[in-house]
Amino acid sequence: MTLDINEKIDVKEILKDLENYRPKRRGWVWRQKVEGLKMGPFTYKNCSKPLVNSIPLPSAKYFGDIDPQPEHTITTEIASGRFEDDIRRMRMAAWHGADHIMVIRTAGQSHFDGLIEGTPQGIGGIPITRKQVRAQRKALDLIEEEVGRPINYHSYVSGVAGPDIAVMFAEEGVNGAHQDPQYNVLYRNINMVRSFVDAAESKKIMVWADIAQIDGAHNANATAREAWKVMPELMVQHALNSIFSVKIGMKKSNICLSTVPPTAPPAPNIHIDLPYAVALRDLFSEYKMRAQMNTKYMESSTREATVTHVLNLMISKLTSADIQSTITPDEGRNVPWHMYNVEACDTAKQALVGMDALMEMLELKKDGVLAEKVRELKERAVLFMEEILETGGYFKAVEDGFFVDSGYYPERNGDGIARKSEGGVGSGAIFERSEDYLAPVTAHFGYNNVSQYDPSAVNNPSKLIGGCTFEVPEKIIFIDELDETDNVNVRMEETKELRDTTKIKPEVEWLGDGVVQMDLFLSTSRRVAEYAALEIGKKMGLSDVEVIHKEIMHPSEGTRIQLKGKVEFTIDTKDLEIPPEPDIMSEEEVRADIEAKPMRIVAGTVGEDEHSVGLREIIDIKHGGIEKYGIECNYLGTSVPLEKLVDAAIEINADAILISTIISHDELHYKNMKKIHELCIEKGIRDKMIIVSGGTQVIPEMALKTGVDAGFGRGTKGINVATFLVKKRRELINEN
Ligand code: Z98
Repeated sequence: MTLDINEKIDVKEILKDLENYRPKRRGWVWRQKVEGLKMGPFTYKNCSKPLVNSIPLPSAKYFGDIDPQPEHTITTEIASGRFEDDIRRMRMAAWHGADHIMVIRTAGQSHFDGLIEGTPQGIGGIPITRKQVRAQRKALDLIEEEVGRPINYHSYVSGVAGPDIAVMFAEEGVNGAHQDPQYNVLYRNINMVRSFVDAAESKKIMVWADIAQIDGAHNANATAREAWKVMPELMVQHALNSIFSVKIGMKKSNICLSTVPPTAPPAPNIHIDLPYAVALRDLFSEYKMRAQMNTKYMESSTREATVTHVLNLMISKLTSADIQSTITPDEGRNVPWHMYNVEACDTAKQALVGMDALMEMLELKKDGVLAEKVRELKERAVLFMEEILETGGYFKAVEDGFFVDSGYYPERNGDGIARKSEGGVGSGAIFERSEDYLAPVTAHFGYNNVSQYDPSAVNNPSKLIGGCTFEVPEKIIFIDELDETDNVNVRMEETKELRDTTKIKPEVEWLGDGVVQMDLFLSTSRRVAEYAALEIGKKMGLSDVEVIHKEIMHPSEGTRIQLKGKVEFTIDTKDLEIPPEPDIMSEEEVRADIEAKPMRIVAGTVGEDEHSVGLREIIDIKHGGIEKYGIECNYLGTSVPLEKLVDAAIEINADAILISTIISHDELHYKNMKKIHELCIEKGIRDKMIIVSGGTQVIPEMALKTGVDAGFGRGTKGINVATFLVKKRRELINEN
């Protein structure tokens, strides 16, 4: 199976024969950096191998549609709740430059004490199951071939079922995962001893499968009352999880610190975030940095969130980032929608490419306020770690509420998250391994009494059973669906019409969910505007109307509102009457033609018509008129008699006459067209003179009936007229 660019990805086909699907590869893949990448007229310093298929930034059209890819891995976080629709989003995101697809889990999956199966629908994410993971990895195996770059697939190895999930991820070719026992302890109240034992096992498995790890330190930032105050603690959390992972055997290049700029404007954020970023990179220079965007200080304004994202990207550029997150800037109000996932990838690509080679021109100061703050932060972090040791170690420190305290260490406010070492979910579930304990599996952590059974299997315990599921995937038990009513087949049946016919409906995250978003300005106060908007939405026929963003323009003059609602109808695309695309030549082609054979035109508004603006826009270079392409324009003014235009055209040996009229009562515009056509016949020049007419009321087909060569109506641009002139002249040359 391969993907066809002109066809939608066939989710049904992906789901076929999943039982026997095996991932193409294992392990994390970084982008291939290219020194001095040449693309279009430019040379890039910090870019990577370009994609085979991609969607460039909108302005790329001015630079030959180039699509340079930054050297950073770009993440998109996907969380719609329906994995089958996420597959389509992954493809779109990959085309926009994402090569790290992180699927968010359904709310509360951390508390499931084992694997779940099938494909139930999730809330704020998807239930991570073997079938869902296998289907998405299979889809990504196809998508990465289509875009021409490996795509890393990622989810979470935390929670009560951490090791079970790690095994499943290793089996299914997952490439990245969050794993941090501190996350369990602090945010999910899972027993701390259990969490660290589970983490040891999970990390060992991740090492075998070459899965890159992201830690959970950023959660302290997101949870803290004043997020910038936990900066010293963040470094301590990174340190704990990193060294723990190294001790278990994880290579440092697979250990990614989940760093997040702690503040956002209107805080003077660079003043705080930059020293933090520098200190972190100084302390952890051997590890990779996964730069998360700030999600703590985010409201429902996508504009505001995008600015914060760009400032975060600047920090990534001023320091370093290996993986750049693009958590969607509409998190403040929705679970992310397709378009915002894609937009956020574009934001990262645009900003990083725009800042290419920045550090060849700039250097961070080694003294002054930056250096002082960096040193101060490191000192605070080291003191924090020392106090943990003095207190009696990590578990004791957690019991004493050291973490996520709102004081700026060494200040303490006594409001940290405290957990008991004997308490939490899964407490009492740790047992010492007995003398003859044996687990005949690959990638097992700690004491495993293999030699007693077979000394030759010490380094390979699964040999005892002829290989475990890592070596013999046929041993994996694939469970398809367990719930008859909540599964992908039921959901796909419900949306069958939209999958199998030409009917479509608007959508933001699920196929044909019918959701539309509207921007309104209402000249009233915020509160009134909100309720007026809801009423407007209903009057427009929307259901489930909701205001998702409101912004005061002035307390009483007006409010900006963003509204969402649902439409119930579908549109059948086969019934649409779609006119052929306007035939437009490239600017280069028009220019080359005129350069090879100069062109001259005469132009004027005709009859008693003083409206010259439209014609001037078609001629003048300012907004892309035809003189831009080298066409010599002789503008004779307004209300020009037709005879004068024809005589002038003869006199200067023009290629074309351009007339324009707005006045259309009594069909005056068409009458003038007919007249000038006849005049040219009378004067014997019609066969070599091109006559073009234009005006807001001109209907092209009606104009042609008068005998002129073309009529241009509302919305015409210089390039439309220039294309026509060049093509028509070529035709005339061929005829004569
Ligand atoms: C991110 N946007 O990191 P449950 N484990 C760790 C986590 O950080 C998270 C989970 C598990 C953020 C996403 N992080 C937030 C270390 C979540 C989530 O099942 O929701 O507890 O797992 O990219």
